[in-house]
Amino acid sequence: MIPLVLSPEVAAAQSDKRAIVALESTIITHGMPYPQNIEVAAQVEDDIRKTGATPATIAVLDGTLHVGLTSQQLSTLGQAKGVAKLSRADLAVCIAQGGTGATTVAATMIAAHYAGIQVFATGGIGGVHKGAEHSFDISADLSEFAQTPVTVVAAGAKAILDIPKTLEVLETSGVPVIAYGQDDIPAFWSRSSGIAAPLRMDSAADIAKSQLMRTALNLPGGQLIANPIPMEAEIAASTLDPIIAQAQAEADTQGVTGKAVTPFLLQRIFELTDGRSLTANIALVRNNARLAALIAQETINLTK
Ligand code: PSU
Ligand code: MN
Repeated sequence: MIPLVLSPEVAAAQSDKRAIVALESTIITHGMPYPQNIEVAAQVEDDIRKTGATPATIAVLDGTLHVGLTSQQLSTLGQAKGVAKLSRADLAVCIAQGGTGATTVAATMIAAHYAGIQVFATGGIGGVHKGAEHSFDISADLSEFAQTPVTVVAAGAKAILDIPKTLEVLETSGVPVIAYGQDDIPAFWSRSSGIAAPLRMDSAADIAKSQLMRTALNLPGGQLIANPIPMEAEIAASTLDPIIAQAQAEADTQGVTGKAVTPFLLQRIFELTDGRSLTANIALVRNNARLAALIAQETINLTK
C-alpha cells in the first residue's frame, strides 16, 4: 500500500540482518550548497560502509518513499531546485500527491522506523528557535523523539537555536538527551555549550542497550545522542556568536518564517564565515555517521 523502495544495498543488508544507518536528505537539499552537498552525502555513506554497516539515505522521489538512494538518485536530488522539505506533517501528503521531497530529522525517523532501521545519523536537529516565546517556532523534530523509537546521533543543538529551551522541551517529552564522552551538551560547531547534558554515555554498546531497554519497558520514542565535533574542526563560540546574531537579525527584518528559517540561517552563516561553517559541518556529520555505525552494530550484537 505504501510505495516503498529499498535500494539493493539496503535490501541485502536487511535480509542478512546486518547493521544499517539511516541518513536524512534535507541536509543535502536545504542544509548545504551544491556541489559540496552531493560530495558530502557520498563521503558520509562511504564512512558508514568502511565500518561494515550499510547507509540508507531517505527521500521521497516522485511519490515513492526511498530507503537507500543510488548515487544517481543522490546526485539528481542534490541538484534539483525547489525540492520540498518534508517533516511529519508533509510526508504522507507528498507521497499521496506523487511529489518529490527531502526528509527532515522527524520524517527520516518515521521512515527509518517503518523500514525497521533503529539508528540514524545527521548533523543538527531542529529545536526551539530563539524568540520562540513570540514566534512559537519549535521544530517538529522534538516531538518526534517522544514517539518514534530511533536513536539519532547529532552534534548537539545548533547555536541558532535556544539550547536551554530545547533541552526543556525534550525533558518534558521524556526524551533522553545523552552527551557522548563528555559532560557538556555540544553546540554543533563548538564542542561545548557550557550547559551540562542531562545524561552522559561513553560507549556505543551502552547507547544501543538503553534504546533496547526503552522498548522493553514499553516506552515509546527514541534518544538523542549529542556527539561533539572533532577538536580540529571546531569553531569557537565567540567567533560564531556575532555572526549568528547578525543572521538572526536579518531573518527577522526580512520576515523569514516557518520552514524557511533554518535553511536561511544556515546559508547566511555559511556566507558570513566564508565557508568555514560548512567545513566544520562536514567534519561533524562524518563523525556522527561513524558513531551511529558503531551503535547500529552493537544493536545487532545485542539482538542476535
Ligand atoms: N540543522 C542543521 N542542518 C540541517 C537541519 C537542521 O544543522 O540541515 C535540517 C534538518 O533536516 C532538521 C530540519 O530536521 O532542518 C529542521 O527544520 P525545522 O527547524 O524547520 O523543523
Ligand atoms: Mn520551525
